[in-house]
Amino acid sequence: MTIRFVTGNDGKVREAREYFEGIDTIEQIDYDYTEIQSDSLEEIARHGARETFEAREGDDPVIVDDTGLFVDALGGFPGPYSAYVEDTVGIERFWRLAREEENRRARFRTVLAYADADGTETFTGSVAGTLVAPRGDGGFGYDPLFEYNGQTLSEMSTEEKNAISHRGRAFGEFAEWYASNED
Ligand code: ITT
Ligand code: NA
Repeated sequence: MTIRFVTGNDGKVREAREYFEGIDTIEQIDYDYTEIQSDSLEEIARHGARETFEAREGDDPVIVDDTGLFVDALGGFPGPYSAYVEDTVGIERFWRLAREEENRRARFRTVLAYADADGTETFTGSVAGTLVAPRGDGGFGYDPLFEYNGQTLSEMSTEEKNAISHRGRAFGEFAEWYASNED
């Protein structure tokens, strides 16, 4: 099938194309859905997918990905506000805040929402790691700061990142559900 991925983030699309290579085609859709103010990634993603599906002509299913970085010592900040924090202060200044903490454990969480004529389904994935001084050139967003098993996500190939990441795990949940719902 063709999966219509509603996102302005090319990094997410790159990861989806790598994950579904040879299985499904990923088409990027630029639809500016309302990002509702909520501290729930589920609500944001579900609402975005539903709104986009209904605004489009035809019955093509769409997916939306809402992701956040949750830092233990900062009470889960920036969480659902991760895009805002990256856009306003950037990851270097965010790191200066996080490095003051003794406990640098953090987790990424992704919620994928899939919408079609039958309704909306959500799938989640998360990964726990440690915040470190930025390293690596790959990936995007907060990847240079997030270390998993001795490597930052920026030091991994897309395939390696997908194998352990929040988004890769959410894709896995989605793919399993989708396969069991076909015909
Ligand atoms: P769309 O909403 O258009 O999909 P976005 O980049 O705004 O793109 P999010 O709101 O989900 O997407 O992203 C929240 C923030 O987390 C944003 O700053 C991203 O760069 C960052 N982010 C998302 N996924 C990430 C990942 O896998 N690794 C590192 N940072 C990530
Ligand atoms: Na966003």
